[in-house]
Amino acid sequence: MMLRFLTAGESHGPSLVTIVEGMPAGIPLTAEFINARLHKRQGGYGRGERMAIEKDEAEILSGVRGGFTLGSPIALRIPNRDWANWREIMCPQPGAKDERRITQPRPGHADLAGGIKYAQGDLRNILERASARETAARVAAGAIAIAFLECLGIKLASHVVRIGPVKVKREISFDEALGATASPVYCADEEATRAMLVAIDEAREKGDTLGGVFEVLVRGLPPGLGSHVHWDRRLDGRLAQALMSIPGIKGVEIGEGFALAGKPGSEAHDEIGYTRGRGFFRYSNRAGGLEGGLTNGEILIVRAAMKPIPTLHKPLRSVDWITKEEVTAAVERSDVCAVPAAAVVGEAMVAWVLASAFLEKFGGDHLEEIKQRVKEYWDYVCSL
Ligand code: EPS
Repeated sequence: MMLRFLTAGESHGPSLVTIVEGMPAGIPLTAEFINARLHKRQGGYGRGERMAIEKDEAEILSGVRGGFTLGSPIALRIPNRDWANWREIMCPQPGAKDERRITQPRPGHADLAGGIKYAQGDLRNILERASARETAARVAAGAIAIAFLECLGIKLASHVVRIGPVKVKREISFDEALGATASPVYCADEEATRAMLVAIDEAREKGDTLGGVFEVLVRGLPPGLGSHVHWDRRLDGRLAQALMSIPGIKGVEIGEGFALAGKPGSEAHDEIGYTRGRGFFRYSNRAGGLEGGLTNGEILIVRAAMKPIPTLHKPLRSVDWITKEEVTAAVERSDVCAVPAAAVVGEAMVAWVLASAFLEKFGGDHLEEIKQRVKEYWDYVCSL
């Protein structure tokens, strides 16, 4: 694996950290660029009180000098402001205050299975790391991948297409998706945005939560990223894994995904065309830019379905982890809906997988070297 990142950090610990290994030298990168994405992840209508406490900002500890990556490991730290309120409870030294214990596992969260596996008396020891707070570190790592991809002429956009019962009923173009940031729920359709806001308010009033679906689109990819030759080199499989690993994601679709299962072959595939200059193209893009595990040169389209947040203010039935009595699940401060934030995380994860695929195909240690190789490949593709 040429490109990898690890994250560390508890939700109420001192900070989140990430180490990014394998990024080439010469990529323009600033903390402001990373922070713009961190701020976007914090946004979206339906977030909880924690987001009013935090102002996520990445401190670059290594791997960048004078605004350019060095090719060495890039270490980033995102302090948790809320740590100030948890110092004694989350203290790493012996004698941490035994307060805010959780023994009433929430259905849908890692609480119970994690408690069983790691043999923890206090389920907070699971919750702290299972929390989607970790995704801030992923967005920071993904921002570096986005900076790299932008240098290669690749543009990503993410937008929300469903929240609870409200769906976007029309197709959204790439340029419209780019503008979705202006919507409070990062949805490119105005009518759907309004209905989504109402749905979130209604869920909040009922003490309930909502899930939804987001889409990530990528423009400018050459054909031939990924490979058909092995299960673990198929790019569709790698994208699905990366998206599935985001907390709360229960389904991933590529192109028309599940809808393709109900169509005859004659209406499911994308017919091939050719004109001199443009080269090979498709008359449609139901495959979402991926065929046989490889990009085919069309816009990449991936969607992920997020289940509703498990922390409910009208909690579901549960069983006390210690006493085994029937109880209602623990109520933690939480979001009503985090689908807009998940879209930002999804974009980061997709960027990460694509940056890896670029490095595997083209190699190289400095951006200019890689740009040259990508250009030569495009010259070849356009000459066909
Ligand atoms: C999150 C921070 C968390 C949660 C949320 C995501 O903060 P706190 O637990 O202190 O309120 O708001 O996590 C979840 C909803 C979850 O189920 O894990 C963040 O920074 O995104």
